[in-house]
Amino acid sequence: MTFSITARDTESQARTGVFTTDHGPVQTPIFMPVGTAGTVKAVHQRELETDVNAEIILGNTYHLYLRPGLDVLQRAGGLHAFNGWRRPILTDSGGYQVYSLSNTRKIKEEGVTFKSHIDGSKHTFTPEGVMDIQRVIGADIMMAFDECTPYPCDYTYARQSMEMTHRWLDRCIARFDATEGAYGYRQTLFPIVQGSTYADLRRQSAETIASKEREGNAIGGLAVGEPAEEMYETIELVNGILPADKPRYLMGVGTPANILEAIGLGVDMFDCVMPTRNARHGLLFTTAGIINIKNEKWSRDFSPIDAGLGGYASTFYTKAYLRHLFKADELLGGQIASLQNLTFYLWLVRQARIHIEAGDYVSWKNGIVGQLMQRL
Ligand code: PRF
Repeated sequence: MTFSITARDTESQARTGVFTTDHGPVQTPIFMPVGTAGTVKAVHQRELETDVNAEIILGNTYHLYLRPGLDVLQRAGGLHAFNGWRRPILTDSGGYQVYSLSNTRKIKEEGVTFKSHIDGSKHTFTPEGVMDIQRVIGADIMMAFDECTPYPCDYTYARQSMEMTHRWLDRCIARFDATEGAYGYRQTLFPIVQGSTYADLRRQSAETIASKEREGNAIGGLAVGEPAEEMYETIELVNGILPADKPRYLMGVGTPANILEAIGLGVDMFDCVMPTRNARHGLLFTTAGIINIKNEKWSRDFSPIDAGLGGYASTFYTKAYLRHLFKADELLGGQIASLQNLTFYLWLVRQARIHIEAGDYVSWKNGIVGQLMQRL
């Protein structure tokens, strides 16, 4: 993977760049739609490419390992061949989904034993095992196995957990470097900074992660309930230590405002279920603000969903029609809403790139944040 920075903002840490994988280039800052179980929910591949213009999508080790399972994925020739997505894929390591989804889990030095949320069966994830699974999935970017601490988290637990995440990282790297991709293209491994909201732990973790000199780095353990200000302070501290010439990925973030602030702090990559999950509940992100499309007020509004955004679903369908689909529980409602929200998120990061290049990122960001978060 190569990463080159194409523009730097002079008033903030924001930058634009492009990284290249064997499945093509990705322009940064970028938002990665979440495709947990090998599908971005309710959006098919052609729409993702042509309407949303997603450049890279996410998959989850935890879900794909449980279903369809490694045998199917291996026989298919990896996730790209299985689901038909031709551009890059990043997989999360399961070091987060295990904590949020599985019924019972035991965290030990060796790894994490958990029960499947699907059928209750018992499994163990180790750092080595999670590398092997992501090799079989064939993700262009694989994530290290980590523990995401909850918030709040007492200092001693946060320190011990971070130290274990660092030991797990060494095991991930040893396994990654001793194996190779099964499908003839390159894969890369990103380590993850942890340390809760404790400045000294975050500093120590960022230094440890930076010293591994991988092709990109991630920040985990944020957006877990801490105040936004604490999140921003932590990002600022960590980004001051992580190498500036490599992509920085903030995991599981976030609202449009969170993303624009973090871009200003030097983050390059984001993922979040917010656009797709909210869409399925009728909550729309539009260039005019946030809409609950189920609201009675839209029942006779025959204007396009979001004329300002452009794009197929946003301009072809009306608010009244989309509201009707939601009220009637029609599947198409979730599809149109998901397209709208993902198109919006990809539009947002594209605007950020344009304004970084134009040199007015900070003033543009400060102007647009209030407008975008407004509830209509
Ligand atoms: N670790 C991993 N995945 C994640 C997180 C993390 O800390 C987060 C935290 N917001 C989201 N996804 N492996």
